[in-house]
Amino acid sequence: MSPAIGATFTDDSGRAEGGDLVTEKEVIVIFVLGGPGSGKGTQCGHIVQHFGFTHLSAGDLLRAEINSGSENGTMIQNMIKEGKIVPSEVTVKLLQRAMKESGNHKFLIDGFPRNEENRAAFEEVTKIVPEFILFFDCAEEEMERRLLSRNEGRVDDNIETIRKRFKVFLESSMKVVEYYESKGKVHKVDAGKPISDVFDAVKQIFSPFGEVN
Ligand code: UP5
Ligand code: MG
Repeated sequence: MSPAIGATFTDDSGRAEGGDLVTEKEVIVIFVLGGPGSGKGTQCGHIVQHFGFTHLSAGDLLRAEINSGSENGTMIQNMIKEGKIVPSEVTVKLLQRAMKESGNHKFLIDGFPRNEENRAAFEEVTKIVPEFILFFDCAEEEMERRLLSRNEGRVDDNIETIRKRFKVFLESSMKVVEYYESKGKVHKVDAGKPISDVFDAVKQIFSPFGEVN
């Protein structure tokens, strides 16, 4: 497996500031992409247990930001309700902070980047190039069924917002997948199968990292 580029985190001046916050180890980032309800969060949970990655869901970080009472909270809440993509500046900062605070050097970034602007902003700010992209391919009818029966009280799990999320996914997020496909970096998994079958396929992809549990 080829090494990731961008061994440490850098601050605005471009100086490395990984030092005491992370490790001298190479930072490994895997983007976990797929439509709403394709199972990104579920599978990331399993990958964490088996392969020792830190799971960072961009959506979860944004929801935590709303709950923290941040000045951006209302804007983020409105974007999520409409299924729109929050400005890169906000999301990249949250991801960077969470990476630094984790103390780990291996990350699953779930649900980000969602458009080309997200992708370019992350690379520009962090200088990190993802190791590969794990892409969950799932039919809309199946994703819709899953989201409508999830029952976690998410403001975007209603049919009206779900349709908007699907549209944004197809129009913006698939472009990111296509970009990385053109670079030969996408591992596509059939995510329409039962959870354990999907994880069997995921496990194969992660086997070069070696199981920790
Ligand atoms: N489930 C999972 N796998 C299953 C399987 N194989 N068979 C049967 N059931 C399965 O799974 C969804 C449900 O399906 C669960 O009940 C699960 O048990 C079941 P989950 O693992 O939660 O799927 P996931 O792909 O994570 O779905 P999620 O709804 O989280 O995906 P989204 O991409 O829509 O949501 P996210 O939280 O990433 O983003 C929400 C919003 O935040 C976005 O719409 C956007 O407005 C905003 N956002 C940004 O603006 N920028 C970002 O960078 C990220 C988010
Ligand atoms: Mg999720």
